[in-house]
Amino acid sequence: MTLETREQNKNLELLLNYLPKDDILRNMEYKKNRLYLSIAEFNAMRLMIVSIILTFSMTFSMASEKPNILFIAVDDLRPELGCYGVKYALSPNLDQFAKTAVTFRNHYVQVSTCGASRYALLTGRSPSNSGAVQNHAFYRGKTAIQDKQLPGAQSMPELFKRSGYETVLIGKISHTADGRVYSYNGQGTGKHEMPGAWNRLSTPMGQWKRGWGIFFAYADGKHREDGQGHKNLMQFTVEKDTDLPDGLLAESAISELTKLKAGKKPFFMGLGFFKPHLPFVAPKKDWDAFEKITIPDPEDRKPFDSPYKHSSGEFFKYSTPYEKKRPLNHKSANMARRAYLACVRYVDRQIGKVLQHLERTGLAKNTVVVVWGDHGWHLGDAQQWGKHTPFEIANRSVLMIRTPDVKIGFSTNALAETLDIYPTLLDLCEPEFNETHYPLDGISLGPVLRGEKESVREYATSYWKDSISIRSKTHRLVAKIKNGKIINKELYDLSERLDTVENISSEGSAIEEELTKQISNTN
Ligand SMILES: [Ca+2]
Repeated sequence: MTLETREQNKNLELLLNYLPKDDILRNMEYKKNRLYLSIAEFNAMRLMIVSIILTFSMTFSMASEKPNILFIAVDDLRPELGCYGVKYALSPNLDQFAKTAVTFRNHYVQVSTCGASRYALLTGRSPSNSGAVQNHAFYRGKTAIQDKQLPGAQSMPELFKRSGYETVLIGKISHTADGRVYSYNGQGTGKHEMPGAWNRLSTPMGQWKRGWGIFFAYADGKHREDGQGHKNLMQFTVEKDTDLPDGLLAESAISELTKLKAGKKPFFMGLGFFKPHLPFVAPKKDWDAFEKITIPDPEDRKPFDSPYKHSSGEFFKYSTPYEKKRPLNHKSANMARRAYLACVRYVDRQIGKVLQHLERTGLAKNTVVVVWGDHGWHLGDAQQWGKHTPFEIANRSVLMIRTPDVKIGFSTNALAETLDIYPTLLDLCEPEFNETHYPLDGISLGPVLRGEKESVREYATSYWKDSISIRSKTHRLVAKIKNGKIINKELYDLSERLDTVENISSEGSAIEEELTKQISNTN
């Protein structure tokens, strides 16, 4: 017996168990006093059985198809969402999504900067093994993805592509806005940032015409890098979602999903929205929506003392509608926070459109959906504006995963790292080709998603400049390292609140000792 025949027989066996026996018995009852069936009756009965078998076979074959993956990245999205308990945020679509997904409340990125965080996500390698802590990790230096096929996949989309998936990129999934490498000013070859990863690069350029143009977009095709000096921190003037890039990304995703639905292959779509990354630009209605909402001040307004405190340079280099005075006064800080939240509302609506289309087309039934923020953002917390710190707020970001078999969503305090996403997707989808060029450093979150375990790790590790930061369930240690030795330690108790306020590092502290030990255990 061939393998194929054995498989068919196994399917048939399963099938017989599921045949609606009542229908068959009813027919047999009717005929029990007769010696034979007429030809017409025989044919009718045969037709009924064949049709049951066919219906079941179709259902069976659909069920055995590989799940699709819709991976949604949102740039610079801290967990400032209703479903993360933030009451003044307006995120109805993600809140709705959370009802059928698993929301990780303690998800931490490996590096609090776009390129390196995404490199860890897409290669599955810890910065301690790859050395990738810079934005250009994908395409420069020894961490660069090689432009040739190696025995093992160099990136997650490449692995799924080699497993027969159709892989499509829309927007920012790796570091650049469209998967091609150019300088901000448009110079460069436009080589692929992750060679071998995508069947299609489908980022719409709209009026902005090029990658970094749509990324740093303002209304009417203007952008930060167009040589005209546009650098406003915020702009809320347009009416329609598609007057700005993220609306176009959602539109492209919808049209690609329709095409993918018609195709025969499973798909991996990477859909990377740009907002709420600076500059804060969204439709006017998103700004207006906060008119009557009280946005609280950051909980801690006094600056903290740490070698990693920064000057919020990326934020302060934009032109502001208020006097740029440090620290920002209450009114100015509130305006900046409102602008960020307005951008979140805009992106939330775009995600909603894509998820609704997934439902409408029936694709949702067999698609794993991941929503991920590439790192957190200090929104004025302790007078920091921006990312790029080793602290809780810069490392903590959104992670929500929906698998087709989860009917009721839940949120979990299980610690999770961005590195865990790649092995999780392998666990959920079981792609045929699963050889990676380097071992994966994360742990599958599958047991948490399936409700088998409360958590899969005791610590989450992040890297920033010369620091290694270890997060336990309750504390974060930030250790500054020079020549292999720890030269400074900061310890924060996060059991009551997540802000980085009071450094409680002290010699002889048991928790500090425990977390310090973990530094030598890091990958
Ligand atoms: Ca980012």
